[in-house]
Amino acid sequence: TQSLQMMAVDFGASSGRVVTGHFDGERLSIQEVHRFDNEPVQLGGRLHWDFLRLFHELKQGVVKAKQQLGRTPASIAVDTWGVDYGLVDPQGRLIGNPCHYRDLRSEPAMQEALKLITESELYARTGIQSSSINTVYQLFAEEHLRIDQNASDWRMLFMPDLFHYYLSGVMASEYTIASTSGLLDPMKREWNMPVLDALSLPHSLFNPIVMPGTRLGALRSDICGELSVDAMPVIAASGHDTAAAVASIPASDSRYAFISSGTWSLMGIELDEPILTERSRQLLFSNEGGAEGKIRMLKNIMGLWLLQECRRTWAMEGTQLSYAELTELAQHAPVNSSYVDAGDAVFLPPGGMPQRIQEYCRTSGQPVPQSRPEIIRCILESLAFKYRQTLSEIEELTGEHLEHIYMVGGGIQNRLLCQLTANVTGRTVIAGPVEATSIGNLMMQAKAHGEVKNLSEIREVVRQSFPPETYVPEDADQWEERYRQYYRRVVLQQMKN
Ligand code: LFR
Repeated sequence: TQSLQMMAVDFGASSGRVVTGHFDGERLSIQEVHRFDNEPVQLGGRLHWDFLRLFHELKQGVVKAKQQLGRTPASIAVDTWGVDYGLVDPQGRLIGNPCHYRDLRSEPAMQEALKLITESELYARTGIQSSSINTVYQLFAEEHLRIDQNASDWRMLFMPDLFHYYLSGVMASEYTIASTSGLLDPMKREWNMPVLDALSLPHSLFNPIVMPGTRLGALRSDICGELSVDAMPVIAASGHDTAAAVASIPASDSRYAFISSGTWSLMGIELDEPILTERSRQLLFSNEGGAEGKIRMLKNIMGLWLLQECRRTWAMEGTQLSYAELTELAQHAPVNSSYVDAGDAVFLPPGGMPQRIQEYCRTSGQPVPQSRPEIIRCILESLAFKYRQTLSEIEELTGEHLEHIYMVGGGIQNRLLCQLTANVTGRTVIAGPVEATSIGNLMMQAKAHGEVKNLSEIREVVRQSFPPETYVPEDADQWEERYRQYYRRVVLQQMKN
């Protein structure tokens, strides 16, 4: 085993980071060399990602990685959030700025698409829950795919594929990111032709699928020249951030649920084959792809987005609060008795989050949280209760009792939420690593270099390198009582409507 120095670029929906990783054959150590905001831009009535700026940040990261390592890294791989994409013409030009999944254009498109194929059929064929953010509905909303004469030559590249293309010149769709689209056959792990045809999506848009850990090519010579680096390999490691995070869960067994906690909370379980039943559709589970062709059966929960958006609103009102300060406020809030459904699509778009939380409580007949501490407390408890509800759904679908909950990602820095999760679920929470996504990205590169054999070796390395923290449930009886309150006020209430 040689010592490997690699670099990972992880674009999250609210910030991005570039880290270098040093793997000595047993342990991985990482160093962050560049961090930047990823702020979407509203332009012409559409919410966009600033792709050019993000590519600029990536290049800054390459330069800093070389400086820190003293040489060009052994390889580079990019991961991003799911579902979004760019369209590229045959000359490799980007057709407009990629749209943000929170843009409202795809909501009506979803309704139109579902006239051509029912939600049940779509789920049975793809294993992905219907949400307006899904690539399938976004593509359906692309009116210029229908009206532009040149569109038949265009290609669709998911965000990580798009970065990889501009780095290497190679067009491919990596399996984990493609699996978020709602356009894959989860059994064959290939594009789903019947779905493409039902929605008249041109086959020519789609690139070959490659499995995680595929070496795509080398860094383009013009970029090498611009940045003064060597032509390092560009690897499709695990294009989807959540898949990368799940690959780095430090577990040695398989009897656990995971929560990948960031802007979203993705809660689920790793399986060998998808669950495509009517029940799993009703419970809103998706079957996304993981490392080694595994299935991540998971549910999208709004996550810390609820808090991020409150913070943004309050900042515009003139109060800047750090995340630590927000949590501090929640710690001293009066006892909470109002809850929201942290899975509800009403919380999807940006803007006015404190008001939307209050509105949710009002219309469901609950006390309306007034102060900022009350609102934050309501959010954090609602998340923890949603985790408990989701845990019992996972146990129902798989018929297994899960002993532990592994929490990974930036969201675990909110220790109050980790402890609440343990209390409310009555299960031990094992939290870490914080930089799970970058670590998964790096270890999938190490696999492509032949330095680790498989997922269980990857997890062994993570366990040795980044010891997790354990949260033991407290005050079980009190939380049991509170969960019943949540269940009555939110879950039963929804069933009535
Ligand atoms: C998390 C994530 C989720 C995906 C959401 C939208 O960053 O990738 O897995 O559902 O973003 O793309």
